[in-house]
Amino acid sequence: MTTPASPSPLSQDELKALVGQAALQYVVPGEIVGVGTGSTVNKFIDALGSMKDRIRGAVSSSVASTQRLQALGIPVFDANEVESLSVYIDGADEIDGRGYMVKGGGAALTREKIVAALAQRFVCIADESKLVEALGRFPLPVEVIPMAAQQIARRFAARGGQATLRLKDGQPLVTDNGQHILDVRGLSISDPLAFESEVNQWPGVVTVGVFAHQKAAVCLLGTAGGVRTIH
Ligand code: ABF
Repeated sequence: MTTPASPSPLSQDELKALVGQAALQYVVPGEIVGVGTGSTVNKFIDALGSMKDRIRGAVSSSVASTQRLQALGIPVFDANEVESLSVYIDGADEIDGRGYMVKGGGAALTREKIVAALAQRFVCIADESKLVEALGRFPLPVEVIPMAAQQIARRFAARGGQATLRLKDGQPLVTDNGQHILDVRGLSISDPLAFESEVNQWPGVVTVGVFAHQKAAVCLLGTAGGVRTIH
């Protein structure tokens, strides 16, 4: 008798689809949903299409997410058209056990933080590779005004960080907001709240990719054993 083969582990893409689908349970029927950016959020957007007639629409955190939502026939509202959202669904590059995150790998961190600030509840969706003990292994994205980039890079260097300008096709990447991004390696962010508050004050910083003041209330983590919910 052959022993049944153990189920093959889910791929990262399948884990993202798992949590994208699971996030639908947090969508409030009849309301406008806050929508983040990235490949995991794309799975959520695709799943949201299945209930598009039961929501009013979405507020989006990037041109890319807007285009995907509109392609599914989901109305997209400007952030200025809403005073609050019940929920904001978004991915992360890193998340710790307290819901603090590093975000911005998708270059949408500024609008993500703006839309997250409108929401009563931030639900993070991620595959298990994103859960970390301490933030900082992923190079920290910081959106900056171009003329301040080197000055800000020197400030990070004084803290042991190595900042590099993010390039796209050999040129500085330009965000949806017309700014540049520094990716900072070598940081260990032991106090995310204090770190975010400090860096936010540096002249020329538009957004730092630490989401501590706008942390996730819930994290849906895609694991081989299914969706793990972390509060
Ligand atoms: C976005 O999700 C970004 O802030 C973050 O970098 C990205 C993670 O992308 P992915 O889901 O593709 O891993 O919110």
